[in-house]
Amino acid sequence: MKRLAGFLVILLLLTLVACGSSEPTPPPTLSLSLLATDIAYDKERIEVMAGQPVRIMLNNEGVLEHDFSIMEIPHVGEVMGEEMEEEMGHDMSAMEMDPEVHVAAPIGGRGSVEFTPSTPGEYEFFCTTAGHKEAGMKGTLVVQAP
Ligand SMILES: [Cu+2]
Repeated sequence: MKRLAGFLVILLLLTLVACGSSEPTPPPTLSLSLLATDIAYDKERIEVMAGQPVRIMLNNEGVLEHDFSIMEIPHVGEVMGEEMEEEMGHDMSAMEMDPEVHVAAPIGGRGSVEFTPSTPGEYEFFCTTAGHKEAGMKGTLVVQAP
C-alpha cells in the first residue's frame, strides 16, 4: 500500500513536470488607451513588459486623421490590428513607410492594435500623417524586462 502511494506521488510529480515544460501561459493582455488630438497624443511614454501582449486602443478626438505606428520592434507572434471600416482607404503620408506596428483612427473614431514585444528597450511611436511627427506627435514605448 505504501508503495502504491509512493508510485502515485511520483506519477503526480511527473504530471506536474510535464505540464510545467509545456507552453507557458502568456500573461494577460495589457490594454492601454491612447488619445489623439490635433496634433498630439495624451501620453508621451508608454511602459509595457517584454513577453506580455499589449493592446493599444487609439481614440481620435481630433478633426484630423491620426495613427499609431512603430517602425521596428522585435515581437513574438503576429501584430493584430483592428481598424474601423471607413479606415480601409487610409493613405499613409509616405507609402514607402511600412511600420511593423500600425493602426489608424479616423476622425472621431478609433482603432486598436495588439502585439507582444519580445525585447526590452525603448522604441519610438509616432503618427504617420504628414507633418504630425514633426509637430510632436510621437513618444516612447518602453519595453521592460519581465
Ligand atoms: Cu496625427
